[in-house]
Amino acid sequence: MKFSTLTVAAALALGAATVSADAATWRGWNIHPEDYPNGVALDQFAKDVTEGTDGRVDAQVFHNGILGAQPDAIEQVRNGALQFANFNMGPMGQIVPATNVMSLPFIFNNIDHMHRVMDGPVGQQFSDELAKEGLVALSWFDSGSRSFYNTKHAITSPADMDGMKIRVMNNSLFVDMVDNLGGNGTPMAYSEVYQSLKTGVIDGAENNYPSYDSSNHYEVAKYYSITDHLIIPECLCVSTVAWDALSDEDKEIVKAAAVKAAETQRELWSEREKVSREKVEAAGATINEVDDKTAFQAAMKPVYDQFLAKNPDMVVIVTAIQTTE
Ligand code: GTR
Repeated sequence: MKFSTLTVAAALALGAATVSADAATWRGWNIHPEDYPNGVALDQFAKDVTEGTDGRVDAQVFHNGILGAQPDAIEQVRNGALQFANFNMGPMGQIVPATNVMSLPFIFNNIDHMHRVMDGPVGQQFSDELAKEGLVALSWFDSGSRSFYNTKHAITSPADMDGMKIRVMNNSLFVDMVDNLGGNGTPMAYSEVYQSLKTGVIDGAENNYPSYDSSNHYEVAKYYSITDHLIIPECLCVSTVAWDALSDEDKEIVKAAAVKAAETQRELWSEREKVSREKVEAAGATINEVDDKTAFQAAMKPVYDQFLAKNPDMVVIVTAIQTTE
């Protein structure tokens, strides 16, 4: 909050409304620690927005998920209680069904393919759907690819997952994904995973190297098997409520800050993937390649069939992604 020429006493005398009319306070949600690529990029975004708008917007990031779990935070950004956030599209499908396409296992061949899709008309379509639900996606962050890790043994084929209780992000698609691999998909908040692995409430989870590292899950679930089953982009999203209150000039400033933040995040991300992999291995985690991923891919056929049967309008978009060179 900027008090500009008002003293605190004068502000109190005039009432809080007069003061808050001076600057819009933006609170940002971040699930990760401050030094995670996303945390650094979000802090940069907040600084650029605050400075670029001369304090007309006063933005601050709240790291480490202290403002709550992702599904609640999505609701809060949608209703304007929070003004911005970095969201993984995984739990978004429950609210914006079109985004579920990005959560289909093996839908993207690799990170470059995902970028080409998200930078083209299909990516724009996702942004349009998000906007209808109160979220302005200003830029897209990387989140690598996700693989399974567990406390029991290395996974090289779906048979190795038989009966394993695997934590997934909050989306029934991910439960179906694990169930079709022979495991038992268990939705759970990210913040509860470490303790649940430690106490044996779950046997495993799935994530990229940086999250496996920063969440300390590698300490308790030492077997990381490279299935690369999910490549899910993440948005830097602003609440439509906050966005609509901006002048056209400030919208430009905020958009530019978001694009710059994504550039920073992507640069830091590729470096952090290497650093995290080295760190967890040095700490005793065992990482194994899965030479033949076709069995995992084949097991996803019922997941696709069921999804497309329920969402026939998404056949076009799934095909558009699969045929994007
Ligand atoms: C991370 C992602 C988070 C959150 C988390 C999870 O990779 O960046 O937004 O979705 O995974 O597994 O809940």
